[in-house]
Amino acid sequence: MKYTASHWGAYRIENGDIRPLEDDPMPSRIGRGWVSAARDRNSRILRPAIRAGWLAGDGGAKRAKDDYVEVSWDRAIALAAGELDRVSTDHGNGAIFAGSYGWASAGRFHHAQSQMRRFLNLAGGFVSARDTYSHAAAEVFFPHVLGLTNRDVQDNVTSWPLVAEHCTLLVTFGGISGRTAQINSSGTATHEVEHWLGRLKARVVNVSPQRSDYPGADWLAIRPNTDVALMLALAHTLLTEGLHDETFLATRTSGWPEFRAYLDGSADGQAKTADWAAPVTDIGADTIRDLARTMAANRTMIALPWGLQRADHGEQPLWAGLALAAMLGQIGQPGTGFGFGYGSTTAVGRPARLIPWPSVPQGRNPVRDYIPVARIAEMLERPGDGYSYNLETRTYPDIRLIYWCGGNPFHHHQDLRRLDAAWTRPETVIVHDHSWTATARRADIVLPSTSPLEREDVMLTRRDPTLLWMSALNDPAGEAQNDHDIFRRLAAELGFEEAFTEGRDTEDWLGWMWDEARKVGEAHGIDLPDLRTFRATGRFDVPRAEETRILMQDFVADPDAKPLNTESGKITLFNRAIAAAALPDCPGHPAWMEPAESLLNAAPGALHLISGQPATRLHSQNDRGAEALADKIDGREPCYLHPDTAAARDITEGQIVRIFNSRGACLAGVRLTDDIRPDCIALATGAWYDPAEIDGEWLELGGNPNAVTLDKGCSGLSQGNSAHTATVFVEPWTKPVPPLSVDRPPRFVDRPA
Ligand SMILES: Nc1nc2c(c(=O)[nH]1)N[C@H]1C(S)=C(S)[C@@H](COP(=O)(O)OP(=O)(O)OC[C@H]3O[C@@H](n4cnc5c(=O)[nH]c(N)nc54)[C@H](O)[C@@H]3O)O[C@H]1N2
Ligand SMILES: Nc1nc2c(c(=O)[nH]1)N[C@H]1C(S)=C(S)[C@@H](COP(=O)(O)OP(=O)(O)OC[C@H]3O[C@@H](n4cnc5c(=O)[nH]c(N)nc54)[C@H](O)[C@@H]3O)O[C@H]1N2
Ligand SMILES: [Mo]
Repeated sequence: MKYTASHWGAYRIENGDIRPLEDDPMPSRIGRGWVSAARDRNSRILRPAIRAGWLAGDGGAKRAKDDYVEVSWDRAIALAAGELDRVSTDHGNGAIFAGSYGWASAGRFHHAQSQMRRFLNLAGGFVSARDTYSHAAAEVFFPHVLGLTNRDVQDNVTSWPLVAEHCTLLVTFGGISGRTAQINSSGTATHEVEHWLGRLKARVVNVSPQRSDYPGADWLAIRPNTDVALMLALAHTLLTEGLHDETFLATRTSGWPEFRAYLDGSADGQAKTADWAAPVTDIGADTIRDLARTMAANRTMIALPWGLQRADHGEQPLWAGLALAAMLGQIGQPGTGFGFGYGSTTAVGRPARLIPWPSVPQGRNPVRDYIPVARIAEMLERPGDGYSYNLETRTYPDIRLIYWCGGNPFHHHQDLRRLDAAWTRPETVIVHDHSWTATARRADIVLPSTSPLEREDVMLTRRDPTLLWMSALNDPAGEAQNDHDIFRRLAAELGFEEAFTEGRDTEDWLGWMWDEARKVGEAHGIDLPDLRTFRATGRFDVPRAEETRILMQDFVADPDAKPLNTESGKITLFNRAIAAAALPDCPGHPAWMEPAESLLNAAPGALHLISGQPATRLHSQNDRGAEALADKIDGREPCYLHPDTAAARDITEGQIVRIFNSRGACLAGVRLTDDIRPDCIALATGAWYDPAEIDGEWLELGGNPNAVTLDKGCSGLSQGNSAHTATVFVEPWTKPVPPLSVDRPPRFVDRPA
């Protein structure tokens, strides 16, 4: 049997097409757009291409809107290697930025960033990026407050079977959704979150601006970005009614007195009562008090999806949620306490063994410098300026060359118009991609990669018990090459091919990875077949041993013997190090702060923009495929509006609207739903970024929310992105709907003008 795999699932290859695995109970709809996207000749990069203005020495000014000259691979490799060499010689490798954030493809060997880092580390190194767009606030915050990395938390989130069995009240701030559970980074053979939700005995309360974040639950339609105020009011009610667990707080936390002083108002003159929170959150004070009592009376799990911290002050919902769970005293017990990321991907809470399978060895980066991943625009704008991150003061590097392989910053970053301007500053941008993404269209040297459907690889991920040999479905489009081969040629040009390949070709590397995997298997009592057998059968399933976990179980059971790796050995409700940093936007305990942009301080008519993950694709991947295209309205991304909101603006179902604020504007098609608060608008991420000037005004044509989102760090602590913090206006679009430019390749010319 032949298989292939992606972040959205695993497939059998049959009759020139792919079919979901028979044992996947809930195959992802995203796969239905994969093959058509990979075969779309209008969006695939078919040959190496060089930006015409760059060849003419324009210094980057025309980067967003230029023609391209197609060249031979030899020429492209010589130009790219020449630029790496020039910048490294003249400015040092600290002038090369290759954070290269992004999801690329699922196979272990052809993982784009692994290949890129291995190559660039040997080439003298690069400025890297820390943390993710997914959960940067958590990545920086958890080590201080829990002494756990975000990865520890993700690995040990209390397992679904225990939640299903023991939890009687699940309160989720932002829902748990089959939409996002379509995904697992590096692949998944099955999708089972819906299965677990079906087995829950608990009453579920969905605290969210969208009912659709948990269909069928009791819906508390909270005003976006005010969850912290609600959590504090719940905590305050527990405190004043004596429903909190003093023993847990005294023995498993530090800083309860400081946090209590903030809660009861003795610290700042404002008690965080339900009456205080009601007008902030738009949830009635009685409802808040009732919920607090119900939480205390139940076996309660407090669940936050990752998205909740992708907002201004994104550390605070994590901290306030933990504090609330600590007051309930049910952390470390089966099925209750605190959870982070249920449903955000399908593997969070999965009761499977985690096996550390091998990956491509990346070597060591000789350059120590890095930025927090979402500070890219600011880095390009302000070389040499200082910024704070994780209790340090750091300095932005002066970047001359950007290298991107396996990500799409003109998908993932906020306020893309700002990034577009900053992106003109470096001397050279080199991008590998298989498709003419907005980032490829803003590169000087564009190198066409194969799609994962065009090569052999292995699906080998610690969060999934199935291992697959991935076979090719298609021949490479045009002259596309594997990233590994592109880097091998660059290494040859720069004189270190042998160090890069260690004498192995791709076939040898795949064999090497499987040998390493067999060693790991042996160490874990798993007998993997030899390579020939694995290739022939295509699939190996690690015997399913249900392995359930309980977050912080050992610590809670015996805090003295198993202290947390924090400043007090306990959960820090007040953190001395964070407090000492005196950051204006991240005090030493959970705190309510009005977000930079919010319905609480917006002009009349403003709506809060929710730009979550798209149902039809993975980020910007497969946007040109059948499944995403079929969901569009007149070629534009659908946005979701409450019928009353639409009626007040003379907007009707199916109409094209303009969504705008001071930063930018985009078009979208309208769907009406009463599953959303009337003061909100939902527009998923991932429509290919397509800015234009229409009648002298800047307008993004495809419906990309990052045309209007806010590019601001959560706080001086994590500097994570604040994607879920933005307000916008919406109005009917009455002019003709302009044609898109992303549905065809850029213009090719023979030579620069
Ligand atoms: N407004 C808003 N913005 C957001 C978010 C949000 O919630 N709201 N969410 C954020 C989050 S959580 C994330 S993770 C990011 C995601 O941002 P990204 O991970 O950057 O998005 P992708 O579209 O997955 O980009 C992957 C790129 O890799 C390319 N690719 C795939 N396979 C290969 C390969 O084999 N080789 C090469 N060279 N390239 C390949 C794809 O064509 C694509 O261009 O977006 C963030 N942006
Ligand atoms: N189909 C699909 N699935 C995906 C992805 C994809 O691109 N497509 N991307 C994957 C990736 S990289 C990631 S990181 C995860 C992200 O997974 P999540 O972070 O869980 O997903 P989001 O859609 O960003 O946000 C979840 C929900 O939070 C709610 N929300 C937003 N703001 C607030 C608020 O202020 N308060 C409350 N209470 N709720 C709020 C929104 O209504 C939204 O539906 O998804 C993964 N899964
Ligand atoms: Mo993410």
